[in-house]
Amino acid sequence: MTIHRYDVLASTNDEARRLALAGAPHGDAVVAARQTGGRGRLGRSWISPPGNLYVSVILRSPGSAGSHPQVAFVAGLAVVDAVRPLPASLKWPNDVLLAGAKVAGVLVESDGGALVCGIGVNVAQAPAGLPYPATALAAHGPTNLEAVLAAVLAGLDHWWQVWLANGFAAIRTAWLQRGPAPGDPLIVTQGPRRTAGRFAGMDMDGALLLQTAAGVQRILAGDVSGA
Ligand code: BT5
Repeated sequence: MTIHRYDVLASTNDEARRLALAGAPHGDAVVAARQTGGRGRLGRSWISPPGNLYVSVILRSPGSAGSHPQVAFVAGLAVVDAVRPLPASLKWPNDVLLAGAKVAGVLVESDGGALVCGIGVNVAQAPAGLPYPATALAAHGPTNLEAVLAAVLAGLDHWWQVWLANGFAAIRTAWLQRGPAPGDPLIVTQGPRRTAGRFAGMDMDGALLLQTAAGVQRILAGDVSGA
């Protein structure tokens, strides 16, 4: 496993995809000290100043190409483990929270048979002026970028092995232990549509289950905030 390091990249996911297409093996990682075009889901941007972690890992397994939604949950578990003993939690589908504020995000993309698992962790600093609260590990105690990188890679390896050996059922169980409590009030935003309800679990496809006045809704894509 090689860690490819750069001072600056547009997006570590793009560089990892380039390396994957050129045949880089499972586990190779791309790290940049900062990104100029870091991205989230749906074309959103990921603000990427120096001092934080921006890493993309190439993941290969037979049949993994169609499974990137599941791998995003695998990566979320890796980050929660990596920041221990800080009590991070998971927000559906791909956020890691500390004290209710976003500390990390995951963007899994697939291309040419490999998956690229991009992880951004606010280590030194969190951006201000976002529509919801963000935080950094440094606001919660002493921290070290290299140690966080090593722990994220170890956590990803661990949960990838769990996923390969035991399937999504094991990932789902672990995710639910670190996710919202049953009955927590949530608001789901899907484009212009906002739906209020209570957390009712996650199904075997990774869909969010939202208890609403009209019954349980199955949410496959959207943004979630606390009510
Ligand atoms: C994500 O998207 O949370 C996935 C972020 C993945 C970033 C990593 S960094 C390494 C790799 N290379 C990349 O180019 N990307 C990956 P999403 O759920 O769509 O959240 C995006 C939203 O989070 C933005 O619209 C902002 O509101 C907010 N945001 C942007 N930068 C942030 C930051 N540094 N910390 C917390 N929130 C942020």
